[in-house]
Amino acid sequence: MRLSDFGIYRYELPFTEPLTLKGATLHTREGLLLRLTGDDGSEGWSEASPLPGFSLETLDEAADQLVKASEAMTAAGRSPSENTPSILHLNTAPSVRFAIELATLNLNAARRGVSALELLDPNAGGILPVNGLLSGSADEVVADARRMRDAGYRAVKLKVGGLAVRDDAELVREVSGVLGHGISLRLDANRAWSLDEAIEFARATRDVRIEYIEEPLSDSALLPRFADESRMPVALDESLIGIEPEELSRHGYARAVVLKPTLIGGVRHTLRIAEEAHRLCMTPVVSSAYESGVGTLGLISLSASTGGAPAGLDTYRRLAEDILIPPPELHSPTIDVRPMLETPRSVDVDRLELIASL
Ligand code: OSB
Ligand code: MG
Repeated sequence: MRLSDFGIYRYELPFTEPLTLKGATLHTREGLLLRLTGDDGSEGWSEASPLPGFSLETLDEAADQLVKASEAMTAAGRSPSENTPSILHLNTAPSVRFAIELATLNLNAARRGVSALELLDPNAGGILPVNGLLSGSADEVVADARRMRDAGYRAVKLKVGGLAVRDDAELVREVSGVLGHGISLRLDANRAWSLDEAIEFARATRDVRIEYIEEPLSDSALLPRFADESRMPVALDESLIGIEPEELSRHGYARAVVLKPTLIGGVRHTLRIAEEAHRLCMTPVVSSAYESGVGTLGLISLSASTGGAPAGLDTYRRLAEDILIPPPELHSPTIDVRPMLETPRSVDVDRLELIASL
């Protein structure tokens, strides 16, 4: 099969409430969708949506790269599985890499009439747990924790680092009390603390069962010392940007790796890091970065095919609308993976702005 067309589109979707990331407040999520079309009419859709404050590339830079890569792919005229690696460069932005690789995967799946997961791992599927995401004021967090407990979540992730250390510790104790036993509590400090502050936090939460804390330290070079001194399990997130799978063994102190394909760069890279993580007895946790339904469905396939640990996909809940018809229902503690991926859906092209096509 040859590629016969591509389309690059821009979308803008409202958040349910304004989202503050690294000090900037966003009211809408903007991103890019990529459509690859094969000469048999099959389509593979994907998404490149740099996240402001986290991605280094801007939306315009991603659009530029995506247009050039799509032109190169269609010009090469070979099957997308053959020519994908050759059009990705070392300096291809992570969100663009994710889009090209996911569109290729989805196109190859569509033309065989199977789901992307079938190509990634035909034995995967089943029930995928999702970690509920807790952020906001202490009152909101505690109320949401109750709701998640009652809804049956098996894992919850709480953002910390926004309050004084002792207040954060107090909130963690309160949330843990609400959740009780049997619900895994994950924390994420997004590099908010010095080593001393992080150790103070660990002391103040010593009797709380915590699955792991993501990125406690502003100076990530001190993570091994924190892990050793605090005995609190550590997960890597920001530290994974730009690292190769072979380098992961230097982080043997880590319990888990939080893999965001939009930020670390693609499907293949995510699979390789996840494989290396398993080898090193770390848990790979595939996570989202406020992608639309198109990207999020790709992340579900990646979660299911990399071990199925509770996935960090709750950012989808913050989108008030989607460009997929029907939108995936991701408001519950678990995802029944195969029906979710096998439900026929179409992209609402009328809600998109066409930027480039053949
Ligand atoms: O720090 O983990 C983060 C989303 C966008 C950017 C950064 C982060 C996140 C998340 C994803 O928290 C949700 C999750 O991991 O559960
Ligand atoms: Mg994180």
